[in-house]
Amino acid sequence: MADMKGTQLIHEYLRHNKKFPHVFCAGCGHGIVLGSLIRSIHGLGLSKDEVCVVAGIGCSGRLAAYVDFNTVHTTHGRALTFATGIKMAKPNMHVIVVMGDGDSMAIGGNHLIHAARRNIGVTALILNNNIYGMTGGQCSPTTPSGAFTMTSPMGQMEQSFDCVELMTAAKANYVARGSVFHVKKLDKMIMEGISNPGFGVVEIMTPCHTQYGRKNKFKTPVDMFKNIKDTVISIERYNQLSEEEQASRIPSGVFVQKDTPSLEEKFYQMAASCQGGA
Ligand SMILES: Cc1ncc(C[n+]2csc(CCOP(=O)(O)OP(=O)(O)O)c2C)c(N)n1
Ligand code: SF4
Repeated sequence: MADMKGTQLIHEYLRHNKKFPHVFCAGCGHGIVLGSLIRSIHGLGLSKDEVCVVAGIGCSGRLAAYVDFNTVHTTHGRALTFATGIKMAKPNMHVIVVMGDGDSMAIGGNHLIHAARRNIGVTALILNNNIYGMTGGQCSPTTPSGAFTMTSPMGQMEQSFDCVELMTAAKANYVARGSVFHVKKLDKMIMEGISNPGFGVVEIMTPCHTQYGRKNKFKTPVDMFKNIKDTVISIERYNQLSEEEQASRIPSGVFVQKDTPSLEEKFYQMAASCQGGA
């Protein structure tokens, strides 16, 4: 398996006999994240048994079913609670959580900020397509102000969450933002997120032309990918722009990288000291 590349490599990690054909629309970005996740785990040299992929509900949540690791498809907004239990019981397991923007920041928002605050050693991949894809295109906490959705036919009136700012404020150890267009950078971020101790978050900008694009002048997957290519730019480039230019761009890169001890590390140290009578 060591020198495998491309589709051959991806194929090796899929439950292709049982779980396919997949449910993603043609042109959905979620499949690219699936490929990136597999390449990252392979790149780190982890065995399938050392990895547990936990997913919530949504199109994004289906991803866990397709990969041949330990996997759990949980309830909507609660993937991080399952993941926390798994990591506390099995601290050497690499626990990776896959969530949509709705799953992670709406119904699961409270769990997300507390997982970051606790600094539990799991890696969260947040597939941000700015919409509830699976349930027909309702607006989510990351739908941009003014955007048209099934539940905001005159334009979204609420302000949206910035996942990176939210996770930085909540004290996650690793916070990055990438996109499915910039896939090599994405592979690197996922690898770093998995390797870094404590809570890691990689927000991934990904297109949903079916529910978001067709209501917002991006009718085809190509239109959406072009938009991601033009708007998601490196932090370095972003910092050189005027405030007005920044308003229509999304900075990407690594925003936080710390090695504050994780919750499970502190817990097992405390348990050892109790057993030693200290
Ligand atoms: C408790 C509960 N409430 C609501 C739902 C319905 N529901 C299923 S998926 C979903 C939204 C998914 O959106 P997102 O997390 O952004 O993922 P995407 O489908 O866009 O990948 C909702 C509201 C549910 N399954 N369970
Ligand atoms: S509805 Fe959107 S998020 Fe769901 S599979 Fe289709 S393109 Fe992807």
